[in-house]
Amino acid sequence: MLIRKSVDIPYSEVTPKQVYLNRRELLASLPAALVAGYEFFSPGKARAAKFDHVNKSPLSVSDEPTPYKSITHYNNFYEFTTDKTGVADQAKNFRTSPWTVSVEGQIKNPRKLSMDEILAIAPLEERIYRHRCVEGWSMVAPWVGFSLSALLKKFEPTEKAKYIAFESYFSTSQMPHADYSGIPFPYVEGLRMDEAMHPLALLAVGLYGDSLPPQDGAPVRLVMPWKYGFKSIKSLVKIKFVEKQPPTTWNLAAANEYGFYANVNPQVDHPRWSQATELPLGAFRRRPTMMFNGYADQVASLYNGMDLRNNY
Ligand SMILES: Nc1nc2c(c(=O)[nH]1)N[C@H]1C(S)=C(S)[C@@H](COP(=O)(O)O)O[C@H]1N2
Ligand SMILES: [Mo]
Repeated sequence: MLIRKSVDIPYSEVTPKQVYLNRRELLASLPAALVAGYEFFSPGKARAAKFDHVNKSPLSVSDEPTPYKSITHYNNFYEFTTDKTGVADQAKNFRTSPWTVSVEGQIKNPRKLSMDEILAIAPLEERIYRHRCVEGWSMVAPWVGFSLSALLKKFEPTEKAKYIAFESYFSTSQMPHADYSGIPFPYVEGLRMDEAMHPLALLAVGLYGDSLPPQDGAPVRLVMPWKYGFKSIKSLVKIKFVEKQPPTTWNLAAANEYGFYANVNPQVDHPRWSQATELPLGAFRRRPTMMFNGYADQVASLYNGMDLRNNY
């Protein structure tokens, strides 16, 4: 991951907060509809369907969310293109329905879940999370989803289940430029079981009260707010309970630069740049990066006794 140019979002693209607030009031005033009628983002639609009954989560941060337009027009999704401002356009016809996620591996009852089954697992919550990309930009996003643990708890793991391995959708016909990115696909990621079971580990199905747009990982993705962004794997098709630490895409691509843990840590630099500061999308000045991206109180104990310099 190279930084080719600094984050540069035209001022005209930045949605004033008032617009977002008005939109929220509008959403709140809409009559309640049933989740059963849920529609995913589909080609030709300007915006996705809206969720009802999204509870506010106590796990949200109070930071002001980054505008929708910025979150959806500055993306990393290498299957489509390495041009962050071009993902939205390249991914706009991505077919995300029908969709299934296969849950398999070291469990007694492996099976495929439809999106309707996934949406029925737990009540949807709005989780406003900080996001820090390993390349140095950051944002604050109001995701919609529920803790990954709610899904994992539906399955009976065997004694061998120690890690969770994740896999993204991949198809060369839908992602014809994937080869140019220089990393192997399908994109894979992994978590230690206790990390995956942490309440902050989020299975996201929406953004700003709508279903996820393709560029942000529709129809379902992981969001790991205390880790660098590359751990937050998009467009999930497989969740596998495994015995050994699974391979992860950026570690396969450059092991000396991207580790398995990838916890946000301003004291451990990337071999080619400092991780001490970050540039929030739309801002003009860098600011200090926080240990575990500001989630230290909640997650630091997961790593007690571990050398965070070696386990980068
Ligand atoms: N399948 C897949 N997932 C992915 C990526 C990717 O290229 N492919 N990029 C990762 C990186 S580096 C980041 S920073 C985040 C970006 O998420 P966003 O575009 O929704 O902000 O997605 C992560 N998940
Ligand atoms: Mo990233």
